[in-house]
Amino acid sequence: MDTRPSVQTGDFTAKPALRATDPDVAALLDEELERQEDTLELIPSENIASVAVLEALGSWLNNKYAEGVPGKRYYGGCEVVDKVENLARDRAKALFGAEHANVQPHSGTEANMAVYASVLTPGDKVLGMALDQGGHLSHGSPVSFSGKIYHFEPYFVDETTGILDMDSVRERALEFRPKMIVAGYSSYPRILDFAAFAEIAREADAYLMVDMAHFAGLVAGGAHPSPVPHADFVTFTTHKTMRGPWGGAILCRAEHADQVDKAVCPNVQGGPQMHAIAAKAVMFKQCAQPEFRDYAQAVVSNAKAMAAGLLRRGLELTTGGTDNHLMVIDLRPTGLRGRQVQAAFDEVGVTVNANAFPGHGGTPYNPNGIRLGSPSVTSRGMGEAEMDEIAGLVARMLGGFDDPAVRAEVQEGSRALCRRFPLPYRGASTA
Ligand code: DSN
Repeated sequence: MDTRPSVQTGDFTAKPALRATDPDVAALLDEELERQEDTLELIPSENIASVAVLEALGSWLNNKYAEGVPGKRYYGGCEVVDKVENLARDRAKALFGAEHANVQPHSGTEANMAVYASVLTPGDKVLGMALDQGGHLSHGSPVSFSGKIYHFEPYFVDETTGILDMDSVRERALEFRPKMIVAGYSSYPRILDFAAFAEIAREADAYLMVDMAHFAGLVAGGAHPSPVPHADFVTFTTHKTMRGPWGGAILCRAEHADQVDKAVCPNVQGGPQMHAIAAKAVMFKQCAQPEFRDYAQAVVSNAKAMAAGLLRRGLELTTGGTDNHLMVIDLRPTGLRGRQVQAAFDEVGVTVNANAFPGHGGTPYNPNGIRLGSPSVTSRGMGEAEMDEIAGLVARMLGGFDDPAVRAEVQEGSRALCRRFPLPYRGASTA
């Protein structure tokens, strides 16, 4: 099974105009490419966009202003970009079986902001998963617009198992009576029960918004249950497991289409990025191909293989493992802290991120966990055997943290894997 992103002939890294015009930026692009080529990217929210996606992104659609929606724009000259946006919207709807799609949000946070603005007024009550429980900043954190504008209250995972207890979500919802319930996460390694969330939302007379930013690609590829039939609104990002351009999108029932479109523009955003929307259209097409189903399945089986490898080597994972594409190592038994571990891994060509988990005991900046995931390494074509190798490198590093010989060994192992599984940008890739 080949899980790499796309057809590539020629060298996408040539960039002759950029090199002639601005050697400084060209050199930084080269430097970052080299970093990505020589790094095992284990941050679960990062991925490798296909050359086709990047070609659409780096196009002259960048030059067009198009406030509004297809057929109803504020500016002239939108007849072609209307077709582009309709293509992207139709493909998104078909891919997820949704009644309406808005593909303009510049990011997942802006997609969430627009959904809140579409049916909530400032001060309205919302129930969401707090950041330290695995949620996202835009799910009510006091340092985010969400927590400043709306009255968010958190629901909690079970302290012992780390698993979300739907009875306690129901209790919180019936007691708090929110106008909206937000389901979704940035670092929860299990599958959410969307039917139960929908039932609770109905009981509490609340809207249900599912933020599938992290797992949208798994849903698209049939490797994860879909929240679309259960939720009033579904938001997602396009650059994580979907392997597309940086950005966001919203799906909703037809009855909310107009409110959502107006909330995106002119409420939250101005002009849409038409080059990004073209790249999203390409991504939706790629996500609908049979190969993408293989990719999505491999992301999940690879994450499980990585988790099993870590557990077998004595490391502790929150909730005891994973059902999706990510996992969180509880560092407390190692005596190490997230920030130092993240920095040390950077030095040996492995990227992870320091991450909180319920009851981690650290600070938000220096939590006692690190988050790992399989999307990017799966896009390089790696399989379960390589996941076990990666688990071995991670365990060796944590076990011999201060030993320069161990670090050298991990760096060598990581570099060797990267060389065996190159990025698709220098040509010669047929996947
Ligand atoms: N920063 C993203 C993540 O890493 O999960 C969420 O926005």
